[in-house]
Amino acid sequence: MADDTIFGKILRGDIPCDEVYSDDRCLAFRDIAPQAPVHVLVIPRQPIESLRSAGSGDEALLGHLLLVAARVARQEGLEDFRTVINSGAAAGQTVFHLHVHVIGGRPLDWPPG
Ligand code: D5M
Repeated sequence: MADDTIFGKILRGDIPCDEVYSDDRCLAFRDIAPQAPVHVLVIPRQPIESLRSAGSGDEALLGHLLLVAARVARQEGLEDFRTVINSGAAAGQTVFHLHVHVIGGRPLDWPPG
């Protein structure tokens, strides 16, 4: 099934993004509405809707996304950073193509809202 989300369109090159990393399994680009000086999204090329819909066959890919998140943070000069995966609308997910937020560059409070 075609990935009709905004991230599907970015992956197909239909709309632009501010890319910071790319490989055969994922793409990382700057969030359009940054919540911190560094706010990057790491997304799989494969259209998984959400972490809650990922399966055991996605294990290696999920691990890869987290390693890329850490790599991007390093690339952005961050020693301390936060990774967030919102799963479902009530948890704040607005784009239903799995993505890892990489946020940093300022002190971050806990718990989040
Ligand atoms: O996060 C979805 C995130 O996606 C949110 O922080 C805005 C971002 N977004 C939406 N459209 C774009 C484009 N076109 N480029 C870059 N970033 C974008 P969620 O966890 O689903 O709330």
